[in-house]
Amino acid sequence: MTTLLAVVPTFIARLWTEPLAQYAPWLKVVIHGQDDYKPEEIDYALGFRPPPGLFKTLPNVKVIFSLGAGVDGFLSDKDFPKQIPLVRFVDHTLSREMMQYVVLHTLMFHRTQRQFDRAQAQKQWAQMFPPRRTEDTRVGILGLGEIGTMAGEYLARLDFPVSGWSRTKKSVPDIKSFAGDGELEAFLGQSDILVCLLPLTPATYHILNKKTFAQLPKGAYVINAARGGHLVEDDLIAAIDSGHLAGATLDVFETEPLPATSPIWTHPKITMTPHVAAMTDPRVASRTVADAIAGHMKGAKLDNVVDFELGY
Ligand code: NDP
Ligand code: OXD
Repeated sequence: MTTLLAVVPTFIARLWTEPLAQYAPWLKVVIHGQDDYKPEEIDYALGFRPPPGLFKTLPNVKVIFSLGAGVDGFLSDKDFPKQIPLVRFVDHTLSREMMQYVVLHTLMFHRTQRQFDRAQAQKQWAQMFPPRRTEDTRVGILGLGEIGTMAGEYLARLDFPVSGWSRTKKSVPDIKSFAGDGELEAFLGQSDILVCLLPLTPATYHILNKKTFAQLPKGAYVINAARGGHLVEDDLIAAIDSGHLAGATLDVFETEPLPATSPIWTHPKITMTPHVAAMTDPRVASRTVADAIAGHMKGAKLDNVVDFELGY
């Protein structure tokens, strides 16, 4: 029998076992931390932020599936078995939620919604806080992959001038492409709203820092929906408090949950959400994993395999 190890929180294990039973009735599913299993019986595994060292104990595992688009939670495990393919979760519904989050927070800033919220709290009829012209509000997206491209396309449809920065040059209608470290400064210099949708790798760690912020136009806004490790939180707060940046929206943090002592919780110019920009839907992901395992067993090529050299 083919066996899948699911490394998911045990209190929500049912959300995974039920759709997996529906889409892959031929698969035995064992839950890490709940069911007894022998390491050698595991053929496939899935998870999001697995305990370090776990996968190296599975001598017969053939493919490991990430339940997230980002795989930094796997690659931070120094014992991750890099001879085993790691497949990341790429799905329209996940990209769509991320796109919606980016569009929502771009518009919240652009349409000065937080100022109106404050006025409402004081019962003020504040016919003020006009938005900047849309044509003059340039959105720059760090990371022009699955999610960054979709977000950029929707923002371009709303008439924002959109550009994207990636490792390799892109040709996407209505999105100006910048590529590589050599074009980063030019890209930042024309980004009034900077959106981070990069994978977290050694090359992108702490990329949102005081040097980056200094290269943004005065009054720029930052949206980080990628990983907390991209951002130097103290540098962001200093850049906002100095008046250089107008504010930020953060979904992800260096330490999650965000510690109660963090000044981010109460900063008047930071909007924060608790890593919910997009949530993997267990039904969708179960079907994707079931189909990929069925295909792999028949010898089909796997999609969305992580390049361990690049780290994404
Ligand atoms: P992709 O792999 O499709 O895209 C990554 C993009 O980043 C590519 O355009 C890539 O360039 C670019 N990139 C990577 N490294 C560099 C570098 N060193 N310099 C310049 N560009 C670089 O990823 P996704 O769009 O699917 O996901 C992006 C991230 O979003 C995930 O890794 C995850 O961290 C985050 N995420 C967060 C969620 C949340 O709830 N907050 C939910 C889902 C994802 P190139 O195309 O040239 O290779
Ligand atoms: C992801 C996430 O990477 O939810 O998919 O953070």
